[in-house]
Amino acid sequence: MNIGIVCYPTFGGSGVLATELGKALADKGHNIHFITYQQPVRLTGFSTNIFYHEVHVPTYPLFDFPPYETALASAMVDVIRNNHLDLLHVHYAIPHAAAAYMAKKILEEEGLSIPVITTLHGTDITLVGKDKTYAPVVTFSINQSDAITAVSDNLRSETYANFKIHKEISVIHNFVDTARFSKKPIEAFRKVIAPHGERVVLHASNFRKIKRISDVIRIFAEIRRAMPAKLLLVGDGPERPMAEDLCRQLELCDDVRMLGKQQDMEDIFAVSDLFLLPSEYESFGLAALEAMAAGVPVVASEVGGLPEIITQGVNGYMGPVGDVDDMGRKAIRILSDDATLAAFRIEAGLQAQRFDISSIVPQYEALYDRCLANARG
Ligand code: GMT
Repeated sequence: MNIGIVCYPTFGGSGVLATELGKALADKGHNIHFITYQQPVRLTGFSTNIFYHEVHVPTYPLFDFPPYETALASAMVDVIRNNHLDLLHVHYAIPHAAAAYMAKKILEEEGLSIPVITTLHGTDITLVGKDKTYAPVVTFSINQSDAITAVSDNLRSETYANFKIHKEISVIHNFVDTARFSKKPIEAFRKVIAPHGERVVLHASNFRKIKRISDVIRIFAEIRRAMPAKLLLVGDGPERPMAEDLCRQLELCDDVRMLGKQQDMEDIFAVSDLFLLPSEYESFGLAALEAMAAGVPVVASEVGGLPEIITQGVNGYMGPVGDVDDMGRKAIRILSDDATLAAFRIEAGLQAQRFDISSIVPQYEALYDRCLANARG
């Protein structure tokens, strides 16, 4: 198939998932055309059947806000028309689903029919999308999609609860390439991070308010009180200055390392003992799944789709949002002795296998087949 993929090219989970999906589909022989305003961060290396089309948004003195959605819809039309795409798969409803609807209508005028699949990822529904600034367009464009998927049962329910959607939403969970994440630790790296054999605790995100970075640091402070430990913070974003201040205030600076944005997460997971994700909301929590694939148990808040991957007391723990004492106690329980940690590690790896790329990607292919069959009538 010739498949167009539209996503945010940045470090966010939706862009990562969309890029990994495109790469996996290309490995299976499909031709993949990414249509984005920048090269997606996970789109590295060369593949004969992956193509990248950059969306240019020219500025003009009249525009306080350059019309990105119009430029994107025009780029979609151009790529679909000239590369004979069979279908268009857009990730994150805003503004991709609306731009796809526009492109579809333009092509219909030319007698070309293109099925549009919209995958809902999380904040496009639960945070930004339901705001009344966007809600009518989001509702309309989701309903106009030929197929809709959500990345968890929870996100599916949230979508029906917040929008008047009259179509079926299929759940296709996030996935992980477990082979890629089962790496041996680089001993020299671990020695630099934890020279005296301290436990290594990790958090990775885009440092937005929804991630509750201050809770990450406060949970770590609890762990640090109980045992020698180091905290690795991967990523960057608006909450970083606050995180630095809080580390100073709690006198944790010697035990916290901010690594900034990183590409080779598998090497970082490989030296970690525990992943923290105390978010306000996660539709799924792809970073948690990647941690588990590396055999790293997770302590997270009991929200959104996280209970669909974390099994309490088996491969990690969950606690109420904001309850840093509870999550701290649970983290200490996992880390306190080697045998307990080893048992959690094994279970984390087993759980990740259930979301392996090899079982999830065929679900997208089956959905594409159904869409094409429906389009042919
Ligand atoms: O929250 C992020 O890290 C970014 C965000 C995005 O849309 O890029 O991630 C969302 O999509 C991921 C992939 O489907 C999910 O695993 C994340 O849980 C989800 N984030 C939220 O719901 C807050």
